[in-house]
Amino acid sequence: MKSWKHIFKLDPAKELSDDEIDQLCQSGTDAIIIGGTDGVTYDKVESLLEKVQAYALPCLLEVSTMDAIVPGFDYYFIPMVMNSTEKKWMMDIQHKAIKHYKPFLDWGLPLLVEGYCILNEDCKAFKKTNCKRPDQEDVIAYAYMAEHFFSLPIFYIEYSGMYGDPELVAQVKAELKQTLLFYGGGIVNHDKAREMKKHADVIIVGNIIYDDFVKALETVTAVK
Ligand code: 1GP
Repeated sequence: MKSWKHIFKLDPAKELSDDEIDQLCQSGTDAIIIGGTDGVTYDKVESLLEKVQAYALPCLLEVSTMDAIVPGFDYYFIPMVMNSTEKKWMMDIQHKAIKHYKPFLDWGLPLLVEGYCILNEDCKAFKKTNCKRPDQEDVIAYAYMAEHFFSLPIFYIEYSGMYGDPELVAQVKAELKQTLLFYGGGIVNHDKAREMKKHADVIIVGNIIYDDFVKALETVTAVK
């Protein structure tokens, strides 16, 4: 994972043809995340996983609901929303899930916790998790906590649907030594992919897959 640069995030609630899935998986991206905020069901996740599993590419589930934890993924990403105003999104839903799935964890289910910092006030995840918009110093402090308090493998700057501030991403990157920096949001073309990848360890590309497929593929070649 330390060498990864680019990940496509596929939303199980949205449609892709088999040919599009083939192109995404053969594009040179480093991994596929399956995850979304609304309309994520067990059957939709399972059906998408089956298609992606045909390729020699790591496939990760970003867990957003306990009802759709499908077995067979290479990793399970567990978001902890650090700038939520509710403890629920930082600790309680994860605690509930661990209680429920403890036997599977004892068998070695590969979990990775992502410290999320959500910065786009208009995105669904910001509203759903009752986030507070952090300023620059707040974000840097969250990154510090992700690495030094919680030893998280991943700190995720999330601007879903909106292109973020590359300077802020650069400042966060300068704080992190062990924790990987993921950046997602508004990467809709070659130039934005290249600019954000200068600072983040890994860029995550989502919406543009569904809005302009050719441009989505260009984000891979931009960083490879
Ligand atoms: C969403 O960070 C990802 O969780 C990607 O964002 O959909 O804006 O590319 P976009």
